[in-house]
Amino acid sequence: MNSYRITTLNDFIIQKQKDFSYASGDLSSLLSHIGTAAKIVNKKMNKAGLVDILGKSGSVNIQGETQQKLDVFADKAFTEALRACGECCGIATEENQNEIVFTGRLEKKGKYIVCMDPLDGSSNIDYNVSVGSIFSIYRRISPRGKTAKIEDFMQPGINQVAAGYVIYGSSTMMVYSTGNGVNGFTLDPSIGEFCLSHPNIKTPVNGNIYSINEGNYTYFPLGIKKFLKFCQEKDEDNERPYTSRYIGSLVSDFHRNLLIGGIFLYPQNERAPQGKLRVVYECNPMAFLAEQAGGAASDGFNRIMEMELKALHQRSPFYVGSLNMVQKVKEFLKAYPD
Ligand code: P6P
Repeated sequence: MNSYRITTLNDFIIQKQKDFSYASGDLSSLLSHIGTAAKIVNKKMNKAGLVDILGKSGSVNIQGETQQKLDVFADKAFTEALRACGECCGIATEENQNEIVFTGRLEKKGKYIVCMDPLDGSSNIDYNVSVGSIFSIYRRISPRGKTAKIEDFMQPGINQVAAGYVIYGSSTMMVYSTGNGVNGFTLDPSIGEFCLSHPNIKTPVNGNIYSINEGNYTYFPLGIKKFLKFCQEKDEDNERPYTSRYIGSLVSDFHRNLLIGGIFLYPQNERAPQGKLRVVYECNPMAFLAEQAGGAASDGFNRIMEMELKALHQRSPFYVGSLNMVQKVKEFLKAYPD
């Protein structure tokens, strides 16, 4: 009889903690609390369509609550989970203009800060397109016992101690890394646990998928236009090795490319002259995961995780995925400067 050995997220976190003699369990606790918040958001997500329909008939939804937009709900769920865990002294999210510093005596002792996009792609929810939550964890720079400072949240991506995402799709998964490889966990609703389903994810160095919103083609840098033509033309074997896949939800496009290879591109354009995606809670965590899985992430010229931050919601052009595909984009941008 095959023994169906389940490794839950908490089992795995504790196992991995034992691999590090210096690990005190603080980061483990933080990751577990993120997992719990993800389950809370997932539960709400599953009712979104129903709640949304009923909610539209008035201000009261089926639970008798004032209906909240899901991204606001997710922001509160993650913020409260991180405040409760006691290891986090502050959080910066897409939903809040400024960082949120926790002022409780216990929280101020927290060793970590977290940057999050609580619900990326939330505009897709009403159309049942998968969306995600993205998180990035740093050790604080400011002294423990004091309130966190803005410089805690403005560290380069290379300082990340962990990063990950939750994808609310055909199944709900949590994918994260603490700097020793990338592992994926699928939520088993029957037991309410994230279970290890994708151990040691490695992204192929070559892929055949490019993910980009070609509606912005007119405004792309010349090097990106040249890269797209390279992807769309036949090669010396008279083959067209590439295909376009674009969901319009970063976590979904990234997750597919991470598993089977490919590149996600979001160049600057006339509506987003610095690019659309935010460095702190979109580009850096995805870059951390991509590099941990053997891929790469760039602003088109430099490693995105080395980017100096000047603003909390700073944006950047973003190219992430299979190592050789990101390198190819950089070559085209260098060869065809605007
Ligand atoms: P566009 C969602 O709004 C998001 O931030 C990412 O999840 C996604 O990759 C991107 O924007 C899509 O942007 O301009 O193609 O709709």
